[in-house]
Amino acid sequence: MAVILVTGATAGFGRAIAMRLVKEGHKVIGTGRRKERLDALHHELGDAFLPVELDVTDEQKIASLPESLPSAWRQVDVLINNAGLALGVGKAQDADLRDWRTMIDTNVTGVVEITRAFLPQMIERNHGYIITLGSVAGTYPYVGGNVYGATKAFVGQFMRNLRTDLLGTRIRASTIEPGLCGGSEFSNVRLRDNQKAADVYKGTDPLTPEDIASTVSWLLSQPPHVNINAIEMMPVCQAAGGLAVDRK
Ligand code: NDP
Ligand code: 8X3
Repeated sequence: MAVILVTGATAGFGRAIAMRLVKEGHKVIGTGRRKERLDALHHELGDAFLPVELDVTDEQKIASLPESLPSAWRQVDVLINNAGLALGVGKAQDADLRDWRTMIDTNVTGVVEITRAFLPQMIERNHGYIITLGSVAGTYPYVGGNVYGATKAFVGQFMRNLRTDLLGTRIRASTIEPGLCGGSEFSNVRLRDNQKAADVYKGTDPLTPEDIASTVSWLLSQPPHVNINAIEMMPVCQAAGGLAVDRK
């Protein structure tokens, strides 16, 4: 049994990860901004789930998060940096700077601050595992991927650099980099239009949040001497496209 903190447990991947890990016998701290969603999950999962209202852009709350947890939950064995979002699909030249800032604040600054907050206790116990949600968008460019893809490239490199800094400890770090995945609110948030969001998955057989939860579960089942650096996963209906050429 491990104590596992999952950010963004109010929807999509985070919710599926929390549900799976509680069913597997772990204690899960689930965070998010939508308190009513956290309370509903608490009701469903019982006392193995601790709801903690948290905006990952709230620097002060993150800094005091480890000590603010009840004592039985304070030693976090696994941190899952899942909270994140994309906003917009427009080209860089048309993008709203506020959207870019929100993505950077959430996907980059939120991840580094939460990770930094839990590192000291992991190092003290010489034990811990940090798993972060990257994306295929961090590797493969696509039109409109601009800052979202860049934030995911950042977290992938942050996890690789963490491994280097943590060499000599028993602390592990991995990135999960999924492609097209339905069944979450990702496209609703990104497109701000539920019909357009539904259209993204029309005629496809995408990954599901349960596929991501099962990948997390597999990572946790690896023996302590094994570090999986990154897992890139796509549905069979998706593949990387070719390079673009401008012909006049
Ligand atoms: P959802 O929109 O379904 O869930 C996102 C979660 O992040 C919600 O629980 C939301 O909680 C939380 N969140 C967003 N902003 C904040 C914030 N400022 N503070 C705290 N929590 C926040 O998306 P997914 O489950 O699909 O995505 C999860 C992760 O996986 C993201 O990092 C995403 O980039 C990544 N990903 C998604 C893919 C996909 O196709 N779906 C593919 C590859 C990667 P609340 O609003 O309650 O705060
Ligand atoms: C989400 C996957 O392809 O929409 O990270 O960028 S994609």
